[in-house]
Amino acid sequence: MSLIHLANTASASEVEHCLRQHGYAIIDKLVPGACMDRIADELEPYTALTPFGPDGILGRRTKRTGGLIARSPGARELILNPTILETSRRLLSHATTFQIHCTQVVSIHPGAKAQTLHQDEVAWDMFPFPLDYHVQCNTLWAMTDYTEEMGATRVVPGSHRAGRSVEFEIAASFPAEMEKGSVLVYDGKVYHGGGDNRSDRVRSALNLTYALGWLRQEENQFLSCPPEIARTLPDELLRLMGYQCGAFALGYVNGFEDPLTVLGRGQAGKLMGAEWMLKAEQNEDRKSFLREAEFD
Ligand SMILES: O=C(O)CCC(=O)C(=O)O
Ligand SMILES: [Fe+2]
Repeated sequence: MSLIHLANTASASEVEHCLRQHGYAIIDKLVPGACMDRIADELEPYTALTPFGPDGILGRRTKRTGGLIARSPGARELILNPTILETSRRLLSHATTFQIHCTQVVSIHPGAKAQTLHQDEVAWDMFPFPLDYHVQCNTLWAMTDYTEEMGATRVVPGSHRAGRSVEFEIAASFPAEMEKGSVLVYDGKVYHGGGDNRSDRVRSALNLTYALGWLRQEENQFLSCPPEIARTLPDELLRLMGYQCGAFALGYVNGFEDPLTVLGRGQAGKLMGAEWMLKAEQNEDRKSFLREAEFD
């Protein structure tokens, strides 16, 4: 069996459908390989200094270089890729907002062992999110060739319905082989892991993940990106970084002001009311809470 590949003309709704059905989707050549080369060049001063991981989970022959918004203008563009953003918005639309969860290059070096197959949503301290409540939309963009021999990410199709702490064998998984510029999209519940690298080449992926706005981010975007760089970024990216309220009454500054005001954007003095809740799908709980809101 090989994993499902979608053409780069696939709509976000098709990608979303594939994610809900199988837990993952591979989109072939969503950007030209040259985009990935540019990002690799921008990050070279940092990847060159990155140490190997400290344990078998992060990988003793795997390097992770983060802080990509501050370090790579090319990575900023990929974060805003319209197909990926719209897919994330659709998968996570039950919450008021979604945001960037982490940005990193994952480089699996020759000799690396396969990672234990896992769910990424365990990052939230193992909290048992309901099976029908998605919290995360992940991407791994191939920065190099991405073959089974080089350690292509392995995915267990359909395992997003399996529940927590199921110990899948590697034999239950399939390699997400793809060309440079292609992207593996997967939800936070599907079991997956980096493969073992039996080749003599490094396998690199750009891991950009998105999560619900009410959850703590894996990578602290406020501290990873210095304010002097943040001031130069577009509002859309800043909001994804967390310069927005995650939900009503969550993440405001100075008594219900928009967090963007700290960078001199938005309207200082204007308060963010419960109207922010209208951004989310209106379920019965929201409707009940807002029943006497009396918006202008
Ligand atoms: O590098 C990979 O292929 C997967 C990495 C991964 O799943 C993780 O670190 O959580
Ligand atoms: Fe993972």
